[in-house]
Amino acid sequence: MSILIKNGRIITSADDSVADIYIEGETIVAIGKNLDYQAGTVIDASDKLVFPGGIDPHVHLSMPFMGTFSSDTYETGTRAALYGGTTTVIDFVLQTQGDSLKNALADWQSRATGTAVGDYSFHMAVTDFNEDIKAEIKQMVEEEGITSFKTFMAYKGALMVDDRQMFDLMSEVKKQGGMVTAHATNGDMIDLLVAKHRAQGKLSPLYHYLSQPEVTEAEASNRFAQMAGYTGCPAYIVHLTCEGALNAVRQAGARNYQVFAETCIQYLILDASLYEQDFEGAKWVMSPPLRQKKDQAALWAGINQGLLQVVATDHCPFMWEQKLMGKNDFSKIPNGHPAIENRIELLYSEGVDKGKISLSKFVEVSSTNAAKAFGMYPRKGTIAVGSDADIVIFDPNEKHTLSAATHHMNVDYSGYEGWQVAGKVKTVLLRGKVVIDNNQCLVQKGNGQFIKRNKVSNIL
Ligand code: DUC
Ligand code: ZN
Ligand code: ZN
Ligand code: ZN
Repeated sequence: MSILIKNGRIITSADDSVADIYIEGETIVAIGKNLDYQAGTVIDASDKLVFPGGIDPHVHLSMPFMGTFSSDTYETGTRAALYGGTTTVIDFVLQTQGDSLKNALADWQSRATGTAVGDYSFHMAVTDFNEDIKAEIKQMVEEEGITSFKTFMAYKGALMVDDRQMFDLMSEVKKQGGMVTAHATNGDMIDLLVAKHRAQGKLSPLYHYLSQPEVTEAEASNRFAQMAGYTGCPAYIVHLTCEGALNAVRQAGARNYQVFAETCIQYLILDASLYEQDFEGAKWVMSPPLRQKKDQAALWAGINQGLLQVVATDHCPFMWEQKLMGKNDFSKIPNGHPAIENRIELLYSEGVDKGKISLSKFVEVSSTNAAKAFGMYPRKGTIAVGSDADIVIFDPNEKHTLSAATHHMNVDYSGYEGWQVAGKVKTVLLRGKVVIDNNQCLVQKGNGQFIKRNKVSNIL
């Protein structure tokens, strides 16, 4: 099978030029002006942007959480991702405390294998670290191609590791050539504030927000970053939301620690005023919560200053019925919001179209940097000879409106209902196959491949 994409404006993190792309099988074979190949399929990309398939390194599909499961499966979630221009996602395997990493991996593989429509990989979330688990780290890196290890500094009793475990884990992961990532919020402080609010009968979604003030994130981010400095382990803070946490990253960078950070699309464009309405605010109950306008400004600046390398989603959808589990108590609202399908179009619209970030920065933070940080570059994350032909053809002039009535995520509301976006994902290729065209998905479940990742070296 061969495809020739003609006359698109090809944007990578480094280049911007109008040219053709020739693809054979799963791979990009040539890039240049007026390419002369006899291709099975020719796609005219005149007046369109052509950029690498998006990589969302933070999603939760079919995740058991807070007594229920996130509502997108590997099938519905990765398909929705493709509609939105994201060709690869990285999900999180969650170790059950007291059990092995191997068993957790088998559990996640059973949900994803043969089900995913788009490509996927796993981070391993270590929730209970001891000598037995230490031996499994090497195995994950060397044999399974899982080179990043997630930790939770909150959710005590189910997911949280203490500082001793974190410190020990970082030393081991450093030795094995991996990366440690963290949900960096202070779980003890949050648990105390949650308990206080509940005791006072303060039970609406607003108190979810007020139980996780900025200091809880700034403190944990700083603690994690300092441990990264001491152990020398490459570290990555997931879903960074606020100025205080960003300052912790800035300080770590000033000392040349390898501390990377991700924010998510919602923290750039939504703010905490959404919690000031009765139960409706449950749509945006996520952890960490939405922040203030001043934090949005800090995050956009953080992207442009290179302090934040990735814009992900933390896609973790729940049906409205599931959100209602917390109708009378914010602490029982399943945490998470749907965005896997909307990330690229929102980032283009609110970032590039409104002049906050450049096109090359857009490609960096939506694709290239995640591929580099997580050991998939240059197979993924760029348009280059030899790379997987994961390609988005995007019309920067086709305005449309986001809505639950038209999205493909398995969730019955949108966090962005009625939002106008400035451009549209038109055609998507995954490993040389047209998977999305003209608002249709052309592939079935099982099309997605598990991507083994390389060790982390000389990242970013
Ligand atoms: N935060 C969420 O909002 N959902 C899933 C897990 C998390 O940390
Ligand atoms: Zn988290
Ligand atoms: Zn998450
Ligand atoms: Zn759209």
